[in-house]
Amino acid sequence: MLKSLGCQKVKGREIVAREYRVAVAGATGAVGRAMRSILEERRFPVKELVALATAKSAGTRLEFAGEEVICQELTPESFKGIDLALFSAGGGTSLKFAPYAKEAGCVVVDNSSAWRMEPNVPLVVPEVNPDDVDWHTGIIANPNCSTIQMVVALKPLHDEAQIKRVVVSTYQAVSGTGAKAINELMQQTTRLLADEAPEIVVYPHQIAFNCLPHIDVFLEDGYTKEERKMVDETKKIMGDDSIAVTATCVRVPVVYGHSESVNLQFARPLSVERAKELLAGAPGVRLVDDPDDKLYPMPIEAAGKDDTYVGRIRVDPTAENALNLWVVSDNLRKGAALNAVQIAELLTQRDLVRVPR
Ligand code: L14
Repeated sequence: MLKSLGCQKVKGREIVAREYRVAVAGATGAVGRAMRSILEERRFPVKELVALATAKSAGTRLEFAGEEVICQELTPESFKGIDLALFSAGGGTSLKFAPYAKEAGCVVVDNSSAWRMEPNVPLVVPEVNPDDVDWHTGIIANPNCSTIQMVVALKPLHDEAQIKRVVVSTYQAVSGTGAKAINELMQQTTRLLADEAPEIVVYPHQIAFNCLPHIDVFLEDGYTKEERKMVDETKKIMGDDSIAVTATCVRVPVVYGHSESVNLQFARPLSVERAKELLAGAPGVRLVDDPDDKLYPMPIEAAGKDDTYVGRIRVDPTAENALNLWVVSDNLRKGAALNAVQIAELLTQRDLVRVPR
């Protein structure tokens, strides 16, 4: 389908580039759509793309690499002959179907929260812990959107000055919840501007002209599951259980792009100048920090882009070795589809597109 990438050199040997049969489970969703276009954009070596979705969406006509692809119903038999499956169809679907994929010899990159904290499942952000793909047993988890963009910014600073504590507050876009939430924000905004009553379906309260300190479900300790994910996943990805993380996750009436206010305390001193230098050279990071010119990261500018934007870097004078920063990224791209495709690329580069027996 896509043009072959030609020959790759591996340790001095010429090998013919392999092409893969790739399934996208949840192909019609907001993340599934982004996965398809990112596979195309990055010229991932796709031999065949199989679009999988619920029975309701089966038969939907989609496009991939200029060709029509008809959505098929996701069943336990969907993975025969498939090399790699990108899942973004919700936790329940991943929990149920990823084992069938694995059984059929198909490697799964899963975007749900179902497998992330399993000890035999690597949780990977390619800029941070690429080597964790090496020990996969058939499923690799894509972290939560808010966690991904934060650790991309944290990694270069941690390597330099060792992060002891993170206090993060998020400002999360509605697209994380899916297309229905984007429609809800639009519908409510339109109605309110016309002096009509907004319809409340997706979120527990009106999201237009509002902020909801409630993402995913509440847990017994009063935190939400989204907040818990940021704590647990950060430690697993950074490979450091000693990093203390506390989070407050807030839904805001933004369509694309999550923003985060991040307070960091380090073991060693780290100047603003050095932090900027490190971030400017870090993979996947774009430093935008020129307040005199009114330049700082904003979701409307990060939307549709691959980088994680970092700015507003300043000293927190109330604690020792502490800095504040503002981190913004497209939650459907780096926060979901792009990171998943980057994981798939790592697997191809390392010849790990197979389920170890
Ligand atoms: O991947 O924004 O754990 O409502 C679950 C909540 C994805 C985003 C995850 C949201 C998230 C979603």
